Amino acid sequence: MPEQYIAGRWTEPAGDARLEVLNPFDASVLAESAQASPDEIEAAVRAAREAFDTGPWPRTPAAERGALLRRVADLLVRDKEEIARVETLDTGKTLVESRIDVDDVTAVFRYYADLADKDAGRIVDTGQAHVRSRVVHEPLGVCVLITPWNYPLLQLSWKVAPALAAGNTMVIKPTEVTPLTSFMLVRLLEEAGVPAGVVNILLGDGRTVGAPLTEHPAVDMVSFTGGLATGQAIIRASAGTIKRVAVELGGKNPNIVFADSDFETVVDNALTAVFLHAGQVCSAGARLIVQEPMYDDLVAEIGRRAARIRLGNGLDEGTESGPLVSAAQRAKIEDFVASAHAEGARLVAGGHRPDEPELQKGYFYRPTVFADVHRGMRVVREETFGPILTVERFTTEQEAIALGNDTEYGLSGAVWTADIGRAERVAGALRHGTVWINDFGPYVPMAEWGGFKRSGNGRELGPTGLAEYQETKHVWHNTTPAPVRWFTA
Ligand code: TXE
Repeated sequence: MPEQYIAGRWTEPAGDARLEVLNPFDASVLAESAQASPDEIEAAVRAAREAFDTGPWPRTPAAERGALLRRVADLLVRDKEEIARVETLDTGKTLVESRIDVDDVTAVFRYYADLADKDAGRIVDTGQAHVRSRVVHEPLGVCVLITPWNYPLLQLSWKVAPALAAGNTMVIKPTEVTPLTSFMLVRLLEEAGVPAGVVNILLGDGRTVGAPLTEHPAVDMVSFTGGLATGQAIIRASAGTIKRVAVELGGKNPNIVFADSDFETVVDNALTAVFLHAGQVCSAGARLIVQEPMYDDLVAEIGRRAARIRLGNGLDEGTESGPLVSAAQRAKIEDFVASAHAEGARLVAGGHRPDEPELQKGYFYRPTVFADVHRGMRVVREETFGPILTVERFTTEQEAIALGNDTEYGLSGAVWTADIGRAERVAGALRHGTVWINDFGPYVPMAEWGGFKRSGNGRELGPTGLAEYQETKHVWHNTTPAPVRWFTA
């Protein structure tokens, strides 16, 4: 099991609670360990606090911080295959996906390496000749970074890279379900030369280690990606000490198809949109919303293709989709399927575990398609976070927009149409943080990512992703001080 890293030292966790990390392909134990103790949580926060208050990192020239991030990117390139293999073992996703993840993580480090020294603040013209006024950005302080299990390394990079670029110190609480590559990344940060105390990482679950960190008075900021209920708990926990909180809480993402779209392209993209990584993606296109003339044909073809998706070991060449991450996550999916049946949805594909003997030990579930669903059904309203696609029908553009916005979430959505005017109208009307036109899923480090409504607050990536980790200060410099003579006595 990875050791934890506190104040520049690797140690075995000393807490009472134990943790097992399982390979979701066959439920074998990849690693086991104790969890961080209350004393170790305290030590990690103290180390980050001291490194921020008196250490070199927040005072290091931004260009040097950028250079360190660039070294991390080079080390990621060096270790790409090993990191990708471990990510696949831990999450179950295919090796192809894990390699893309490592490439994306590398790109994120390079992006923030380049951005680190580009922020010179702003000169303000006060209209007063004797005043020099400027607005500057400073590091925020001690940041707690809490990550989920679906993209453990990628999500961590979206937080660590800008937090470091901005000059902060941090305590990382990675997911306890798939933590292995997070520890590998911290080893690379150490190798790249991050000073002791700047980055600390603790092993443990949300209740034992996550919650105390979010309440800690010496912590200035919490950045969290995960489920809605946990996000709400973190916002409540942070209220006592008025921390800055940035949360990304998933989505229920509409994929809207107008009948003038190319049939083959839409079928192909709709499948990838929802079944990539067994649907365990915050931006999964889990709600397909199809215009009437195309509806029946599209449902039939998607059902046919979904039934042919090859499940297997993520390490094997021909595998198209791996298992769900855990027994708990599969139980949740089975519960959603039962509720969809009970509420009258029409099953088109899947709806059961696979039959192959070699898949019986792991947490597999067949890609599942339900048609003729409506908004009242639980499977349409709630984030399933698994391989379930629901298909709804519409007739007019207004209906499509209303359906696309009829969700408590607002992370992402897509519109497919050959009519560019309509594409822009629908994209403009959708209340989601990312909207794709004639595409689904791509993102780049240069463009912000985050949610409207209950999908969260704040943004990751892009310049805003750096600003999340900065304080803003206005410096007013009176170059010719003189008495103001307000009080005359
Ligand atoms: O996530 P949790 P879970 C959604 C998805 C999934 C559901 C639940 O719908 O089915 O969330 O997944 C830490 N204080 N997403 O239960 O609990 C925890 O240890 C501080 C969407 O696995 O949100 C882990 O590190 N931390 C999503 C992290 O929070 C706490 C990705 C996420 O766990 C804590 C994953 C607490 N009180 C799931 N409780 C997305 N937005 O992409 C838990 N944690």
